[in-house]
Amino acid sequence: MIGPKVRNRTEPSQEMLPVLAGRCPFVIAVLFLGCLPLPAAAAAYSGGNGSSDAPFLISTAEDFKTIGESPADWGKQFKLTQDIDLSGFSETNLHMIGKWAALGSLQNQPFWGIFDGNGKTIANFRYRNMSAEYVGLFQHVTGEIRDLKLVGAVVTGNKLGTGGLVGCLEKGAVIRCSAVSVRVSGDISVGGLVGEVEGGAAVHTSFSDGAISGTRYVGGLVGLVGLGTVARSYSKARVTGTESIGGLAGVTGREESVVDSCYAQGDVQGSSYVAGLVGQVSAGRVWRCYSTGMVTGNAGVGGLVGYQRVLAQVMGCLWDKDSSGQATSVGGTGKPTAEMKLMDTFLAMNWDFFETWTICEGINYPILQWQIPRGDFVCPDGVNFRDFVWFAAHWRQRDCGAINLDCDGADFDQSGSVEFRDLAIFAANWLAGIE
Ligand SMILES: [Ca+2]
Ligand SMILES: [Ca+2]
Repeated sequence: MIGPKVRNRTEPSQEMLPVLAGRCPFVIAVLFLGCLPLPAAAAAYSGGNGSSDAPFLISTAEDFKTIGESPADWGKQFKLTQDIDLSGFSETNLHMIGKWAALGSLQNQPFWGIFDGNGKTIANFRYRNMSAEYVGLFQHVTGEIRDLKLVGAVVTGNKLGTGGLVGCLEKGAVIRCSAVSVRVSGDISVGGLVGEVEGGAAVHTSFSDGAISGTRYVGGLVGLVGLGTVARSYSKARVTGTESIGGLAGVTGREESVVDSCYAQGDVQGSSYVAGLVGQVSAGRVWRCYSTGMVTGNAGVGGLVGYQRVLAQVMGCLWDKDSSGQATSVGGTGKPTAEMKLMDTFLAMNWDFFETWTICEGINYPILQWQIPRGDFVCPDGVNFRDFVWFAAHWRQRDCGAINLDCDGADFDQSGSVEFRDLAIFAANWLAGIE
């Protein structure tokens, strides 16, 4: 079950197709055979015992550093309790979490526990490794990372699989995570959040922005989507590279690859198979997505998708013909900007505006419902004066309850009336933007 080696980048891209799965899915068998019990680490965190009831508490950069140095804890549970800043660290004094040495290496050991970011931020992760395969805050993951904000990371690799948060997501999930203002650069399979998604893993309810660059399979959020799913996520990152370059993902490479209910708004630049959403849909399916970024390239250039192989599916997708500068695409339907901001355009493609999408018509493109901040009553465009006018109209209302959806949400604290405590909550969200 060992995949062929990734070939030299100068070979024609069609020749690359058998290796689209990358390497990271094939490690499991080796892992179970090769892992020896590790001695219990005398790890010092800010509390907890690593169980689901009492996760290890991470409240300082030093706590975080300890995780990377404690492979025996990589199956444990962690919870970030404070925003932390990794400015004082780099590849010289910080270990990535989870280990990938090489294909088939007995040293490979993923992070298979749970890291709960608890809505907190890890800022200024800077890491450069030009010799390792898979580079990221987490190098190699089969567990779960959730509710984590990565801000201002600068991650540089030069081999297979570079991602701001995770190099190789071999199994498991990345849920409600973001990579904001990141700069990620690498060679093959480069993504703002995750380099490669494999093994049935999922990335969902996540987003990225910043600048992402590489040679092949480069995407704003994920470089290579192999056997795995990317859903309800988006990227606004600027993406540059040579082949299979996309605003959201570089390539979908397996029959089981799924990209569902996602969008990309960053500009994309490359040489071949360059597109607003996915550079190359080599296999699998891309459903109910859109893209708007300016696309520039030489061959196989498309508004939404640059290259689509015969058995791959692109369904219910759209791109902005005006903002992309591209009148054509191998998949999807092109619409002018004005129509891309109308719900009917998307309803005609059977998009779900009950649970998945929402739109501030005529103002914005559709966004995902989870992006709406508290207090954004009127038009999902952020909390501003129009929302205040709406809140003020409910002021002193006293009949709030389930029947009127807590006065349409104005009774934030569900006390039954709209009064000063609700105003304080509204004020705390004042000018909150859509994520
Ligand atoms: Ca609003
Ligand atoms: Ca109230």
